[in-house]
Amino acid sequence: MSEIEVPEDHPRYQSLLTRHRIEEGVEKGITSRQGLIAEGRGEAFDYLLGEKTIKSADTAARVAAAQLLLAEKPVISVNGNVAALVANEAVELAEVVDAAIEINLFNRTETRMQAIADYLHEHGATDVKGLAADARIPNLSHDRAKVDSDGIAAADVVVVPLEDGDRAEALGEMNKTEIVIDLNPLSRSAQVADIPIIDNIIRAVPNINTHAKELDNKSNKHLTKIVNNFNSQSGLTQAEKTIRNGISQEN
Ligand code: PTJ
Repeated sequence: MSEIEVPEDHPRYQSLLTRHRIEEGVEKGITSRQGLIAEGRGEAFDYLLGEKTIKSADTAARVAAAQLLLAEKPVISVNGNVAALVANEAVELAEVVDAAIEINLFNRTETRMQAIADYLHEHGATDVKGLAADARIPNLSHDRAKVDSDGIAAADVVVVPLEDGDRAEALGEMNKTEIVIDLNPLSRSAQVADIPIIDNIIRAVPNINTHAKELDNKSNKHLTKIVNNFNSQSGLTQAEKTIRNGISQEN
C-alpha cells in the first residue's frame, strides 16, 4: 500500500491520491477549504481529458522548460493546493531551472503562509519567498497583490499554477512571461498565459522537470527557437477539442 489505502493498480488511483493529498493539506492548515472545491473542478476537466497528459500539454511543458532555462529571474508561485499536491516536485523544479519559490495566497493568513513555508522547507526548499510582502502587483485589490520585491515583483518569468484570472491578467500587464498550469482551457488565466499547460499539476510539474533536465545542456539559441515556435492558442484549442469531442479526437 502507498500513502493511501488503495492499491496502485486501482483505475482511480491517481485521482484518489490527489484527493487524499488535498484533504491532508486542509487538515495540516496548508490548503484552504476552497481548495477542495477547486480540486473538484479540476478533476472534472481531468476526467474529460482522459486523466493523461495530451500531446499539446506535453509540447507546452517542453516550451515551459525552455523558457524557464532562458529566464534570468524565474519564480514559481505556490498556493495551498500546489503545496499539498506537488511540494517535492516544485522544489525539484526550482533547483533544476534555478528559480525562486514564492508563496502567494488568495485566502492569505499569516498562519497559513507560515505553515506552507515550513512544509516547503521540510520538502527541501532553501529559500521560500512571499512572507516579506514588501511590494504589490498594481491594479489588483485583493491579498494576491502582496509579493516580495526580490521575488515575483522582480521576476521575468513566473509559473502560476491553479490561479484565478485576476492576478494572471495583472502579471501580464507587468510584462511578466507567464506559464500557467490549469486543467480548464477556458479559464482566464490559461487564456492570458504566454505558455498555458492544460494538464493536472501532478503530471505537469514532473513533466517540466524531465524536459528541463533534457534541455539543460542546450544552447540559448536552441531554447529560444523552441519558445519562438510555440503557439499558445493552438494548445488551448486542442485541449478544448479533446474535452468537447472525447480523447479519441486528440491530436
Ligand atoms: O491557497 P489559496 O488561498 O491561494 O487558494 C487557492 C485556490 C485554488 C482555492 C484558489 O486559487 C481558487 O479558488 O482557484 P479557482 O478560481 O477555483 O481556480 C482553480 C483552477 O485550477 C480551476 O480552473 C481548476 O480547473 C484548476 N485546477 C484545479 N485542480 C487542478 C487544476 N489545474 C491543474 N491541476 C489540478 N490538480
